[in-house]
Amino acid sequence: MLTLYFAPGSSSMAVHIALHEIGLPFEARPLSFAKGETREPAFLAINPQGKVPTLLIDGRPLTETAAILYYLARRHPEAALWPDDDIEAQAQAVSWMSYIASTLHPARRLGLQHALEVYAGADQRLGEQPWVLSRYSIADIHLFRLFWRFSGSLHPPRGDLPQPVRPSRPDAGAPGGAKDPAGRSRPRL
Ligand SMILES: N[C@@H](CCC(=O)N[C@@H](CS)C(=O)NCC(=O)O)C(=O)O
Repeated sequence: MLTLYFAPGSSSMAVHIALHEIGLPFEARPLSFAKGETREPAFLAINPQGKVPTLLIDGRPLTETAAILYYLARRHPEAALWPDDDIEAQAQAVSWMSYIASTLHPARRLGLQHALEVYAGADQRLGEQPWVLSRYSIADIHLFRLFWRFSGSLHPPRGDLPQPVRPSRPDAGAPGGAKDPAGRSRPRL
C-alpha cells in the first residue's frame, strides 16, 4: 500500500508523475504549504523535516525525490524507468539526480539571474540529447519537474529560456517529437 504526501507543483510532482507512468494505485494525501500543513504534528511525526514528497510504503516513510523515484523504478522494472543492465548509465542517473537535488533545486530561490545561469549549465550538460540517458528514465522525470517549476515561477523572458523549457524545441514532447522505445515523448511544457 502506497501513500503519497504531496503539494501541487512542488518536488512531489516528480513522484506523482512516476506513480502515474507506472500505473500504480496509491492513496493521495495533498498538503497545503499556505495552511502550514507540512508543519502540523501529525505530518512531522511521519517526516520530521516536514517536506514533500513523503511516500509511505506499507506505513514506512521514504523521503527524498531521488530515493523515491529509485524505489519505484526498481520495484517496477516493467515500466523501464531505470537502466537495469548498464552500471555506467546507472551511475549517470545517480549523478544527474544528485545534481538536480543539490544544485538545480536550490537555485530557483536565489533569483532569476542566478537560476538562469545554473539552468543554462544543466541545459549545456544535456546537450542535444532528448533524454538524460540514452532512453527515458526517472532522471528525466526529476529534471522535467525542476525546469517546469523554474519556468512557471520565475517567468524568464522567452529569449532567455534554457533549451528544455523552450516550447519551440523540436523534441519537447510534441506529437512526432523524440520518443523512447516505449513510445513515450518528453513531456510538453
Ligand atoms: N531534497 C528534497 C527537497 C524536498 C523539499 O524541499 N520539498 C519542499 C517542496 S519543493 C517542501 O516540502 N517544503 C516544505 C517546507 O519546507 O516547509 C527532495 O528532493 O525531495
